[in-house]
Amino acid sequence: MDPNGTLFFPGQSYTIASDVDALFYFVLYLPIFFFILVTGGSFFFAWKYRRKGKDTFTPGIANHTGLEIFWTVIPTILVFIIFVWGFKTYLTMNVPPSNAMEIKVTGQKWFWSFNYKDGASTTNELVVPVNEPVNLLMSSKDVIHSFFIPGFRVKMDVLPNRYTTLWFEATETGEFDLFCTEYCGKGHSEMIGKVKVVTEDEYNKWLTSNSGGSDLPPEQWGAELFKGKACFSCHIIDGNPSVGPTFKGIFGREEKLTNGSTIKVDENYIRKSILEPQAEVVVGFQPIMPTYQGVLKDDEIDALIAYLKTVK
Ligand code: HEC
Ligand SMILES: [Cu+2]
Repeated sequence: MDPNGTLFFPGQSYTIASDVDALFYFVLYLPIFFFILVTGGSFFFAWKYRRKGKDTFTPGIANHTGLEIFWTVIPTILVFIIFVWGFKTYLTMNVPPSNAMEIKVTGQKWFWSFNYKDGASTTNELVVPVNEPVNLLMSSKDVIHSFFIPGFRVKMDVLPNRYTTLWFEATETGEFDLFCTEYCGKGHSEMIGKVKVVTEDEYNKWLTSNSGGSDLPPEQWGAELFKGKACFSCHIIDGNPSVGPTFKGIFGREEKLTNGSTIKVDENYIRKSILEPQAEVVVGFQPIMPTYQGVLKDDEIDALIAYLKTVK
């Protein structure tokens, strides 16, 4: 659990979090107060005006205009307070400041990818500078996902064929949880990531070092991409099939395809499997591999191929 959190919330790490929490507590405790008042009152009056003897009767109760106005006006005022307060917070959350920097977010089964300006990209890890408004432009490649950062109190559906946006301004550095909160299939529970909030300096350094390729040898870079690009959520390398075929001994292996042909796994086949997964489907598997078109760059695909050659 977050050490700065409370029973209901994790720590407040976004400019809007205290507003959201205050409103939540208001809407929580106000009804608790009235619940006690009304049920307590009911019991008290039931006891006070109980039948006290055989021939005693409770006096007839006529209406009381003052009381009726009182219990109409007070709740109306309270509802108005909640409305105005909630609407103001809603507007703040929904209208990104014009100077917000934009990051493209793509949800697909079952990972998130982030594209920054200058061509940098990450998977399942969103890197943002502290104290700067960030606007996320989000869409999905397959089904509906939902992007949720509890520490920032922001959540927004991510849809295919349409953009949604979400903005925040992180107020402290550190790592924060990121979840998909729309059930999106078998790997939904693994669709988790981190938001890494760093200082402005660190962010700019990180951006320049991530815009180009990698300094690692291709096999090692490929091994990192295998984890970083979430291939492992469907492919494992210990010889057992998972959602997709095992990668153990994949290179040079003969594979039966659903179109009836047999193919020997080579560089071109792997590249095609990554970019157009539905074009050639291995017998015994569902055609559910997401396309990595636009997610993986050419040199990253090269690195993955180099890595797959080493998985024996
Ligand atoms: C959502 C699950 C999923 C993810 C994520 C995924 N794959 Fe796949 N993959 C599959 C399935 C299912 C198949 C088998 C059906 C087919 O051929 O399309 C497959 C097939 C393949 C094949 C052909 C395998 C063979 O034995 O012929 C390759 C190569 C491959 N994937 C590479 C990758 C790489 C590289 C990544 C990560 C960048 C990745 N996959 C991510 C599900 C996935
Ligand atoms: Cu999802």
